[in-house]
Amino acid sequence: MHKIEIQTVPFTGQKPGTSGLRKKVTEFQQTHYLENFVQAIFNAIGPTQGETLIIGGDGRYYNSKAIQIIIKMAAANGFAKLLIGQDGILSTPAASCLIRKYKTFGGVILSASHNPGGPTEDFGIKFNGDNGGPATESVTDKIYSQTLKLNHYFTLDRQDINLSELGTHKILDTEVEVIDPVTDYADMMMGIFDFDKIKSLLERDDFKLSIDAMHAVNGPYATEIIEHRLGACKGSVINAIPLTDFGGGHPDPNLVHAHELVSLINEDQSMNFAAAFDGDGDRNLLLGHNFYINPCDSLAVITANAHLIPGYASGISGVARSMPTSRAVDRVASVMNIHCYETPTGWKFFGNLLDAKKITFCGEESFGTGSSHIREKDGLWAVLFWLNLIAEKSSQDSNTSVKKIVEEHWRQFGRDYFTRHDYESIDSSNAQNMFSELKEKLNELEGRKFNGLNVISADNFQYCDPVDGSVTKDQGVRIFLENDSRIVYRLSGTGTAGATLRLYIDQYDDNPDMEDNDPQKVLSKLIIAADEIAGIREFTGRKSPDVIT
Ligand code: VG1
Ligand code: CO
Repeated sequence: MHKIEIQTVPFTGQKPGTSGLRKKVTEFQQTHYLENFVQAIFNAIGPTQGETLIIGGDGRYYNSKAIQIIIKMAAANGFAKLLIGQDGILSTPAASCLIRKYKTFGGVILSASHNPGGPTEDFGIKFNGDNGGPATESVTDKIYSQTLKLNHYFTLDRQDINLSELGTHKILDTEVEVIDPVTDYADMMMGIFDFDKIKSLLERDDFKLSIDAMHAVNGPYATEIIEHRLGACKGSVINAIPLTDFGGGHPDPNLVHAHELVSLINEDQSMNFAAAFDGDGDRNLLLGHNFYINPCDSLAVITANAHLIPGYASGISGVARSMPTSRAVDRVASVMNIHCYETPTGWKFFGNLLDAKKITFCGEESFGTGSSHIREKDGLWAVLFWLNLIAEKSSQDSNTSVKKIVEEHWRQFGRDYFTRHDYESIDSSNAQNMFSELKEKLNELEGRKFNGLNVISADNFQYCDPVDGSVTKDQGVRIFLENDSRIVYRLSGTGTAGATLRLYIDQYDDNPDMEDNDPQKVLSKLIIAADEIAGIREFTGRKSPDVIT
């Protein structure tokens, strides 16, 4: 077995987006494509000699092939130890947990998250640093500049190793250990939540739940935690076996892609709670019977009830949300007298705040919620938080429900109606033109009326990190209007075909109607105003969005 140096030429377009490099599988399959990016990571973060690296992914098509390539390259680049999830499986939260628990140098996570998988679908790769979080902008910039100049990479001439059996292998001077992907993560959850209390809730005859792993990575995690450790009956976790194409589905846990689960809970009178995750297990969709918990509200409810959960009972330091996320959590923070930070979209912006202990909880409207226990959003953590909360609340009210908890929250804090409209795979140059025009007229919008609504102010969001002072510009256009309402426009940084426009709309109501309250209806005037301001229909040629959440 030898270390070999392979000559290569740079690929343009290996710039990491919101969460790593995401491309079609076929693009990753080009000779040297993945290798170049991996060597760029190692060059950017090095020296790598003597370090330990975590490697794993969401099990999608090309996961195992990519892992074998990375193992050889990591060994050739001098890593002392590699910890790899069995069968190449690690959920994103579990990878973050392992990086922190074993105090490693970092991890390489293979995932395209909520994007579909399969030979013609998407693949992705990202690097997380020693805090367990996605590489910061300065690191991803370094990786990108390496991709533009490297001319060789290192690998080994050696056969693949068997990843389906636990155990240790020695390749060159590197120890490669295949570990159980679930145990450390499940143990960590037991240290945060009251498992006995949740167990008694799940034992009740009148409490039934369904957890949809969508044939993605969280299947084994949810089965171990929900069925084995918490004793939910067998079959409570559905679509539990990870498949390379997610069973042909779209592992994006929202009302559109998880519609089967939505019908399941709404049609079954006895079902009280349901949840789904995305491809890599970091997102969560939470449902009660005939009730959907908007992720923005979930973050607010979590913050308001932190004292009821053992892991947070001693107090929380602050909270953060991504800019497009509704301001529901801000209202709780203000009552609790803690700071609420507003960051650009993407979990990498929460890392510094968490490391500096400025925040305990953070979240995004895109079904991402998490805490200081790791440095990624965490789907199962959110589910366990809610189960623990329901269990606590039911000691005071045996008829409590998800709906009751959220409505009670709205009564106390008021409600931030929220919706996101996605226009997918639109023509990139049309999208660029729409944004250029919108940015050009930002200064003229103040004081003007659109669909009868007054614009109070407008800007292009920029963020100055309060910990390291770094400035990130051009993170989305914000229009603030009368009645405490807001319209936000940005382009997705995770797509692989054309451009995806995300339109976010929210409005506050301090005395919300609990019955007649469909956000699409409540926000309808703003939705029309959003089109008037930016000319969405005209630029995209679309009459309506592809996905509404
Ligand atoms: C989307 C979401 C963003 C999230 C990101 C990664 O990014 O909007 O909130 O952090 O996906 O999530 P974008 O740039 O497409 O809007 V995951 O679960 O796909 O890693
Ligand atoms: Co994800």
